[in-house]
Amino acid sequence: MSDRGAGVTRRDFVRRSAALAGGLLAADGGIDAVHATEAPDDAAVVARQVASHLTLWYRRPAAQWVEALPVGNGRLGAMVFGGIERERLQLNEDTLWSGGPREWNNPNAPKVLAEVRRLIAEEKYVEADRAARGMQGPYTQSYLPLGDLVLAFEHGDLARSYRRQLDLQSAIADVRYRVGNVNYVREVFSSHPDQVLVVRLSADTPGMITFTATLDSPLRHDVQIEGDVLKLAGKAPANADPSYYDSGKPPLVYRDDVGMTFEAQLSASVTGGRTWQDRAGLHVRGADEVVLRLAAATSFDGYDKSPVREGRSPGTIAAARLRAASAKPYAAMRDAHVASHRALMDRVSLELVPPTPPEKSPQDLPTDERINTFGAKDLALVGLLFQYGRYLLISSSRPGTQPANLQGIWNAETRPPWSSNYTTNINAQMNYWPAEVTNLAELHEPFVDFIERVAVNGHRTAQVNYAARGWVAHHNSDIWAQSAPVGDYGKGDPVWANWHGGSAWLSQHLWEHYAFGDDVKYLRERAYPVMKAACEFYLDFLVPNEKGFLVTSPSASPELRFKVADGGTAALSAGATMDRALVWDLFTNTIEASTALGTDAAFRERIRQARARLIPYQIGKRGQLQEWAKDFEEQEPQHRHFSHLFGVYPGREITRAGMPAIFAAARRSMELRGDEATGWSMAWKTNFWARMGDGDHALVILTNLLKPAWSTATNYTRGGGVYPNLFDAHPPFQIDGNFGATAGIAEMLLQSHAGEIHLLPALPSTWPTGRVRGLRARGGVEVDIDWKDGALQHASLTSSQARRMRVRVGDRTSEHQLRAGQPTVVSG
Ligand code: FUC
Repeated sequence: MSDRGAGVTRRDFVRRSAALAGGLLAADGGIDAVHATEAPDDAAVVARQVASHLTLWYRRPAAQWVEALPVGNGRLGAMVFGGIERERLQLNEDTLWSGGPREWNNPNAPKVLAEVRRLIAEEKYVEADRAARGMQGPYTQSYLPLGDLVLAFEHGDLARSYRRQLDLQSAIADVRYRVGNVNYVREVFSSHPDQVLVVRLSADTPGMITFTATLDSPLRHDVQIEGDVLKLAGKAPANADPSYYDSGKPPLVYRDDVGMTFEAQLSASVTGGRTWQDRAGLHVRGADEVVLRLAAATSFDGYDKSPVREGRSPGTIAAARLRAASAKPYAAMRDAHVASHRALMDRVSLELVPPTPPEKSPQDLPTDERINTFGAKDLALVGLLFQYGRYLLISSSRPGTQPANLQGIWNAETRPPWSSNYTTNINAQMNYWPAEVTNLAELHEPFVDFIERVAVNGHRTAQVNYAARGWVAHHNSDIWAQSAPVGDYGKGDPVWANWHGGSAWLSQHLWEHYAFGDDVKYLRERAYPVMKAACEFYLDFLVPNEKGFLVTSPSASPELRFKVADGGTAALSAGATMDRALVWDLFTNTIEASTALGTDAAFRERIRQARARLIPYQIGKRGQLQEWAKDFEEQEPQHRHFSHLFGVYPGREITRAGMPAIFAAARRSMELRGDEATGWSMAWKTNFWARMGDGDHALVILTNLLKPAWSTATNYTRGGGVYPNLFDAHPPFQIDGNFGATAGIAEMLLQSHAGEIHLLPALPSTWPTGRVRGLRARGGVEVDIDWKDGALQHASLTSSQARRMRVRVGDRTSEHQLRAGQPTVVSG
């Protein structure tokens, strides 16, 4: 894809941020106009009073979306801006997407496939690319914003002792400030137990809370009052084109017969003062305390059902949730929310102790200043970034919700970057890399559910597009579980649109959920049938090359083109290394699954034989692991994707002990790729260097990742960094970089992919002392590790079942008999 950046320079960005913070410009389309008037001494006192080490905090309201703080219950999300005179809560609901189920398979594709294969065999790669466009279908649909809840206060926008924060441990965002002699506190959370967004407004002087609450949406909508409830009823477009695609037609199309409906309902419980509603909003005058509850729902009732003809009633669902939550006092809702969040959040703790204690605690500085001043040198900030990924997963992926999309659940745009959909050539999977190892396994479930749905649709795509059995998935999907190649029937670049490795890569998640959790019933009933069907596709799709090795054809290495003889470039050839790596992973996991289940011996033997015939890894002329079957030259040697290294991470085929020469070639490949990249690419590189056992190099990448991001304009070549709210920057914001960074930090401390538990496999020299509690290794083992002066002090392993386990520390290994539920201590 080409660079679609808006051309904002660093100077513009800094100037704009400064102007916004100073109240000179209306921020974010005029939502918050702010005066920065904090008294530094006061602010520092407040900071010390309320700071926990798992807190993001700021001295001024958010001027831009990437400064606002995210809350979510897996489904219902809000970005909290913390404005003084005008608070904006930007709202999302995770089922609110454009479109509906539709036909995306292409009956011409098998004919085209034969032609593409012929052209590739004749080494006519450019022609093969051109022909392959004939296999494409429509683009996916987009994840959409629900709207805004705006609170307009009447106390002006000059405040002292301003502070807003997000406490990752309680999952409560709060805003505190003083106007005159009155101290105001606002608390916001999205409750999983009660399925509502809750805002509590309080002041230390009675009768001082006066505001009007309004609901608005960038989608078609109507606002009404019913009794004491403010309602926003809306309709989603039938189609939303991707942000990078201009068809020449209107990009957003509304139709009566396609497109879901949605509804948000708001009520207020008020102590003291006066309340009334009219079309202008919900008004509160002179109250002591106010609790706002907001419920939201859509008509979505499944990936294969029309949300118009077979949809649910969003108004009825929202009303029921609001009614139930309104019966519960604030303190009870808050307690239930905190307990539900902490039950997940508290499973893991990480402390990295700085070699020399800093003179001033970095925690006394606001988070944006810590990012600007210290970055990854601030070890507590590294810890905060680690836990932020866990916080974001808890907030965007609970059992029963949609899986976290490209932005989790947080998106303000009707044409968000890359449709804020699921990109399965890295991004969607990366969201779930931390799930198992950081002890949030049940949050993996929405992704497992999603994979099952894509497998159903992908079965049709395999039949129609490839005349093959099993199931196939391509690089983009959405809430409708799109499985075919995108590109609006020929306009997509095959370097991404025609990549077909989705079913193999997604199946890895089905296996890993079992590998970590040991749940045989899940493996038998859910994971294995889908993995087996993914194998069936490849058994039909693989073809022998001229040397008799099995390869995929066509085959793309996402999203990098290679140079062809006449000076041009092409995307498709036969047997790109990534496909080999993916198929090896799928076949190996399926062999192990069928062995564990004691089933399908004949099928197991077939895939074992096919695996033995896969094209081997090859080392190219620069000592690198070849990215394609031929030693082509890359169009962009430092490209952000490095899919051919899948077998190092997240795969498990390429290990130092198992394949030393290929392991060394993979390292060489990464050296040639360099350290600069986009956000998610840096997160992947962190994991890669951790698997290389090179903690110092992993930290170099992490340091690049934790620098301030200075733009939200799309950049494909140089980027990374984090925004003031610690959201990772591609740029623009993509949540995969956050999740991948969390997984990477875990991978530096614990690995278990090579049949043993490896403690501290990639500890950087500047992290000499620390402790981590509650990480998880494959085999259902919880691991606590304490280290000092760069060496293991002791670790404690607690297995859910009795098992023998080899444990590695550096070059030393030891065998342990773990007893179910009882910690085994390993000393350094
Ligand atoms: C892939 C990547 C891009 C971006 C997009 C969502 O296409 O190559 O960098 O992350 O997904």
